[in-house]
Amino acid sequence: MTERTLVLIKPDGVERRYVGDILGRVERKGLDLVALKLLTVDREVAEKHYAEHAERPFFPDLIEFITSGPLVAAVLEGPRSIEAFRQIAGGTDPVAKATPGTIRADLALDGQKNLVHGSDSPESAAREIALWFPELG
Ligand code: RTP
Ligand code: MG
Repeated sequence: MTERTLVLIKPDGVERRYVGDILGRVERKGLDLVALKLLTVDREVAEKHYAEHAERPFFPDLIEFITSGPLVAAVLEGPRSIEAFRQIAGGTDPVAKATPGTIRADLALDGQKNLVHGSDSPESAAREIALWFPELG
């Protein structure tokens, strides 16, 4: 079943010039690009995006990081695209959790500056796509 997912290449990914590498992996996996933009996100959208983590101790730092510079937001489409993107992203902690060959394991070290975000469920994907791409609605 074809579905959509919201992907971010976080500010560390843009700063480290991995946009092409990461989008290349998405294309080689076979996922379709539906929408793509570069922007610096404001605090309000960032806090809504990560609302599920609002009570976590790392939340203020996470918002600081995600608003710190330009990022790439994209909507991907394909069969099981939500799980497929999270598979190529790797686990949250690039060293302890991500499998070799994934974006995070190959290119990151830091548990916060882990290069990418991908929606984790159909409900999150719908909410996040509406938040980042209201023009698609
Ligand atoms: P994401 O939401 O960004 O796709 O990452 P995820 O599902 O793999 O991980 P999640 O638990 O949702 O955490 C969201 C992001 O918060 C940062 N984080 N920092 N300092 C910490 O302990 C910590 N834990 C998480 C990471 O940037 C993580 O991707
Ligand atoms: Mg998450």
